[in-house]
Amino acid sequence: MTDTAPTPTDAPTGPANTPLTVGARPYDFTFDPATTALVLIDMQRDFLEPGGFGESLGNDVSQLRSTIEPLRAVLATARAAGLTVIHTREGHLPDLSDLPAAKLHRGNATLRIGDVGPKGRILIRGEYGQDIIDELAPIDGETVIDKPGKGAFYATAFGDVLRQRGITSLVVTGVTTEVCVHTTVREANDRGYECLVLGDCVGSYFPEFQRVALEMVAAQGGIFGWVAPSQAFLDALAPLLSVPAAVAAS
Ligand code: TIU
Repeated sequence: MTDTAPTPTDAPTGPANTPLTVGARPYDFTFDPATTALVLIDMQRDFLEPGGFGESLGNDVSQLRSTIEPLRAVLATARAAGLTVIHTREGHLPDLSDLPAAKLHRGNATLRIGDVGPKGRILIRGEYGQDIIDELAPIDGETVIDKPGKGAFYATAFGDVLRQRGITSLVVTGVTTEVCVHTTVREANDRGYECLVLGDCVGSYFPEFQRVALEMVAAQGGIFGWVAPSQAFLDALAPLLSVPAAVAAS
C-alpha cells in the first residue's frame, strides 16, 4: 500500500510540533500541529448556491450555508497557526471521461452532470459553479484536490500529498456530512489517519442525517474518529497564536 498514513517517525519536525488537545467526543483528540491538516471538503458553489448540482438533485442548498461562518474562522486560525490546509472539489473532466455512467444516470435530476446551468456546466472542472465559494477561496500554498468521487482518496493524489507532508491527523470540514465528508473520513480511517470532524463546519441537506452522521463517527469509542465543535479546535490552537511576552513588550 502506498497511500497509508506515514508513521510518526516519517513525519517532519517543525517549530509547532507540541501536541495539542481538543475537547471532543468520545474523548479528547490530541494532535501535533506539524503533522495535522485542515481539510475542507467540496465547499463549492455547486453544493452551496442555487442553480448547481446540489439543487438539481432536489435539495434546499440554504441548509448548508450555516457552515460558512464557523469554517471561515477555522480557516483563518489554521492559516495563522501554520497548519497545512487542503481543499477538495468534486467534479469531472469536460469530456466526461472520468464520469461513470452509473453516476451520470442516477436519480431524476433536472440538470445532469455536464449540462449547462446558470453557473456553467454542472460539476465540471474549470466551471464557475464547480469552484470553491468566495468566502473560503484557497490562497497560494494551499493544495486543491479535484476528485471524481465522493471520497478524497479515490482517483486523486490526496494520499500522496498527505504522505509527502508527513500528515497523520486530519481535521475534516465541508459538505455534505453523510456523503463526501463521511466517505473521506471512512477512507482516511482505513488508511490509518486520525480524523476529527468539526460538527458545525460540516453540513447536510437533511437535519436528521447531520445529527446521525456525526453520531456514527464518534459512536463505539470513536469507530471512525472524533467530533468536536469548532470553538474547541480554535481554543486548542490558541497557544500557537499568542505573541510571546518578550516580543509584545519590545
Ligand atoms: N449530494 C450530496 O449530498 N453530496 C454530494 O453529491 N457530494 C458531496 O457530498 N460533496
